[in-house]
Amino acid sequence: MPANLTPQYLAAEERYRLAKTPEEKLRALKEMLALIPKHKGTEKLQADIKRRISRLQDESRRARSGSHKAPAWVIERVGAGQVPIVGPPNCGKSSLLAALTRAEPRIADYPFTTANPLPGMMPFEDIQVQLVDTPPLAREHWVEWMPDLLRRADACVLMTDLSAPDPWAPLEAILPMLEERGVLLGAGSSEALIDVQLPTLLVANKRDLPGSLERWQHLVAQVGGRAAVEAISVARRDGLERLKRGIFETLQVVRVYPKPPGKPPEKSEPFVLPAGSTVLTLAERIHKEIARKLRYARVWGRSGVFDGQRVGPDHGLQDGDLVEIHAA
Ligand SMILES: Nc1nc2c(ncn2[C@@H]2O[C@H](COP(=O)(O)OP(=O)(O)OP(=O)(O)O)[C@@H](O)[C@H]2O)c(=O)[nH]1
Ligand SMILES: [Mg+2]
Repeated sequence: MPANLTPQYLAAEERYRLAKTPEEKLRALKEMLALIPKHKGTEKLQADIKRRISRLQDESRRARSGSHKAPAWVIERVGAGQVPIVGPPNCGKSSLLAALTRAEPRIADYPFTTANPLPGMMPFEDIQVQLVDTPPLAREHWVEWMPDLLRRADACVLMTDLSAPDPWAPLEAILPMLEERGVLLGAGSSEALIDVQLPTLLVANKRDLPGSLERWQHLVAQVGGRAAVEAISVARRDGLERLKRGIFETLQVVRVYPKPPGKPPEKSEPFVLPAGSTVLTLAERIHKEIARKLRYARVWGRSGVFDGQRVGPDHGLQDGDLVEIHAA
């Protein structure tokens, strides 16, 4: 981040981050442009702000002139979370969707097979995660709506191909293009303004092919701490069970099971809540009246010291907890 940004500028940037509507975003961006100190160190940021302003203006023009039908890339989110599969051409994105869900995408041995996003539901234990196959990304093949699709997602599978001479190279081209458009996959520092940082699992496919082990070791070193990594072979169905757990963990959610008072502790249909959720979060999810009247809860599971422990509204929940809510 360039130096000498004033508190006034930073406040406008905060308004931008918090803005909910395109109009609010546009207003905040114009303020940022007016307030940003104009010198060499902020040139990149100024260009970034201008690009966002013109994109938002284009979008609002299109929205006014076009129909109200949602564009084809808008996939309605269902299940425990929406996880797009993103990556360079031919790395096996569609094959992975076909292997983990009942969807039937087109798969072919030539690149640029997929043109539209396609969802499928991946069963994981007692929940379903929505995966979304997407068209390939490459420096010379950009998909305009991909950042919008990613902004609506909960996590991302970033895929690459261990049969390529350098499996990191295509990602090194794609990631900065996404960052310029406000989407950061995984961890890392960026000069650009980020709207959304998606927890990301890097999946290296085709580990059945010769030479993949050396390339895998090299890839892990290049990724550093940016994302968790898994090596798989979709063709041999190798590593897929582990991958399913990895995708679930990348979502950073907990499953909690409400238990009616006086009934034995039995797992029902889970509520899927963001990691770090409390008894109060669960009560709010069930009903706002229950949250208002919440007194205490009893928990069975990892978050308690013993079964049936009495806890307050701020008690943090863990994956697998059974929770008996007591409201006045
Ligand atoms: N050897 C090997 N081939 C694979 C594996 N997974 C997929 N393939 C093959 O790789 C080719 C591309 O697979 P797709 O699933 O169409 O790849 P994609 O990433 O969706 O491709 P685009 O839609 O063009 O971006 C096909 O010929 C697959 O059969 C694997 O684990 N090992
Ligand atoms: Mg495909």
